[in-house]
Amino acid sequence: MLKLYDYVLSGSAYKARLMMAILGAPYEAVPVDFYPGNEHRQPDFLDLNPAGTLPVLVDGDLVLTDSAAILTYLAGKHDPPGTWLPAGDPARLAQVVQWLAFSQSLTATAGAARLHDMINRPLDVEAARAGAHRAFRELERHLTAQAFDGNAFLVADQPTIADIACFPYVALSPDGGIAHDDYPAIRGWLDAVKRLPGFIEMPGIHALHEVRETEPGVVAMAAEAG
Ligand SMILES: N[C@@H](CCC(=O)N[C@@H](CS)C(=O)NCC(=O)O)C(=O)O
Repeated sequence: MLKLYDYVLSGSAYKARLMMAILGAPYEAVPVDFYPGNEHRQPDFLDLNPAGTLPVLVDGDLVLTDSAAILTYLAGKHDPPGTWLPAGDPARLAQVVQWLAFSQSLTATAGAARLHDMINRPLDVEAARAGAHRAFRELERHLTAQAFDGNAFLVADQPTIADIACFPYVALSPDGGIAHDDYPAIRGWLDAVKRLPGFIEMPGIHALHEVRETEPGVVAMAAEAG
């Protein structure tokens, strides 16, 4: 059974949880007290991941300590031959890898600003927010071009692990003072990810809801996904 070292408020750990939910992969969660416990900086955890970061995925003897590696493994293992990881198409695969690299810049900017605002992590938060907006402008340009071609996701015409890698820190960015107002294509893409079958929430990221009239005058909220 897969084992995920997890923290409920971690956007990086959520990437793994979301991918496993979408792929229907069963796993055991091992909660790590990131805050306030700092358990990820204690010797036992550092033995597992010397970088002291979450998430970590363990499958037998295999220990993966990076979310991009984890997504790659999950898609390869649970979705062969694979639309989530288009291994048979070199151009698509390379584009996926490019967006996986881009996702790290989201963690370093939007993710860092969120840590600053949520747990007072010392940081030049204005520089982090400016970096996030630079990344968001690049993402917005790309998603606008994709939408023009009728594509809702980052690479070609299918959702891939690139979408899962980039989604959390964009969706969570208002927690770090980075609004989505100027990014309509990004907002459309966030909704497209939320519509994926198997989508799950985390604190700060809510499923889409549609407002329905169940009987005249009675309005009910129904979850579209999750
Ligand atoms: N490259 C890593 C980075 C993950 C990352 O930054 N995780 C955060 C939690 S969301 C963390 O553990 N940071 C350690 C710390 O801030 O002390 C990955 O994507 O897996």
